[in-house]
Amino acid sequence: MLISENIDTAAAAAELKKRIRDKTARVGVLGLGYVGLPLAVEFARAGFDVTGFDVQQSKVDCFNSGHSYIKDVKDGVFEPLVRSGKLRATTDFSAIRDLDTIDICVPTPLRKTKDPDMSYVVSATDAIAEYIHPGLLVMLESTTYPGTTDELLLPKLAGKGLEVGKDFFLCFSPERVDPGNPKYQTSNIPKVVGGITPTCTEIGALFYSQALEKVVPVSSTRVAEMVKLLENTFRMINIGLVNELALMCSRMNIDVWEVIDAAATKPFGFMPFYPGPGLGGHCIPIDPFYLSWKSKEAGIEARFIELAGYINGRMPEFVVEKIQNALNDATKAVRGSHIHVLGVAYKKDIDDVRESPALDIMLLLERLGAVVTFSDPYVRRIQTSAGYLEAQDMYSSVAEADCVVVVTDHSAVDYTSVVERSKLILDTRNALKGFRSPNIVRL
Ligand code: SAJ
Repeated sequence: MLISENIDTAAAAAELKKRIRDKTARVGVLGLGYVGLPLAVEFARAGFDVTGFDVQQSKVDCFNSGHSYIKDVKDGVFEPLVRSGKLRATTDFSAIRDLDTIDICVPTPLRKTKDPDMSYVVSATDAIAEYIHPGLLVMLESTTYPGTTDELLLPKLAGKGLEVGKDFFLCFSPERVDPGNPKYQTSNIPKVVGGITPTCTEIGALFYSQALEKVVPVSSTRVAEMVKLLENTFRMINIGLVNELALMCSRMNIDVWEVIDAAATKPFGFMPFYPGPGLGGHCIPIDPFYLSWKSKEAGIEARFIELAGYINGRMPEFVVEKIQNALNDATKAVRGSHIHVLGVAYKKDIDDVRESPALDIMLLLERLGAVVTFSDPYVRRIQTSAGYLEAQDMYSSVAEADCVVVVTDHSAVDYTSVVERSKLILDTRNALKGFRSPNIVRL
């Protein structure tokens, strides 16, 4: 039964809080990816009736079959919730009219011009605006620039004359999901939430506290939006710093890995980051540019972000330069050489190749006339500009290659065999830390 059917909107907040407390609130999650699906599961596990929404029928069908396509959510947990009827998915967005809460968990990528692509957020908001009713709590979780919730979502949702903080409630709460993290999952990662009004914040915090271990209310949606950008910009800039340090150490013939390990013995005031072949993934290379885009609009040049982005973006070229020099020392040219890339995922022990620097490195090598192969325990094939490239057998490839490049330091790789079989190895991840061999070159 909709809140608006039997009480005036002034009491909408009280009724919604009651439904959240007694877990009769009907919960919605829009976008069933690595953020939305685990979130839907946590609220279903907490005892709420949960409806997931997605535009992909295949995802909805898989979801309703009780099979979790998100590795961090095991079928043993997921299937019983679906079977019990507490958890379902649909492509029919009109079901929003029967909900008390809805969380937006859709992608916020960058366009080629490094401008934010808000198209997913806009279409999700338009869908909610069509079915919005008094008493609805709307939460945006997608990482975005400060001002998105109040400038972009609020006017659309208030379009039918409903008053925010009285008739409906609007918050921002940054997603902090770290896929594959064995220790921190949706339920035990502290949840920051900020509302358009204090009542919105109060209701948003009450909502999350029903299913998550720790909730951190903040004073506004903009603070909450900026929190996430600080977290990921902090990482991106510090990675840029150590990558620049790697460039310096390479020229000064200093082992950058030894420097960082020794610096990390400092018990305070230092946090180790490590150089690598470049920045991959769908968060760190992207989120900071949401901040720099918005700060430009505010008249401030985000120079740290731009500079770190430049340095991180140059690392694939630096890796190829190291390969060229290493082959040169073996009196070989890149052109015609067989170069085997070991690991193409954007970070260790996962199968995600989005924005992976391995793809840039392979493209640069192919342009120089190298014969490039790859192997990765988690990736069978990748899409390149020339089509699909299938993974090759690691053992035979590293034995045949003129140069092996460790781009992703997966734990599952038998590095002893790699070192024994390879003529020449460039290690961009310090994966061969324990090995001393003349055929190993480090970043
Ligand atoms: N990287 C380095 N050096 C480092 C750390 C990372 O080169 O010292 C590279 C990685 O190889 C990768 C890229 O940076 O290519 C991003 O790595 P990441 O460890 O930041 O992993 P992500 O992209 O999965 O980031 C996510 C983020 N989580 C969310 O946005 C919710 C980030 O905030 C987390 O801190 C991070 O996971 C994590 O700690 O695993």
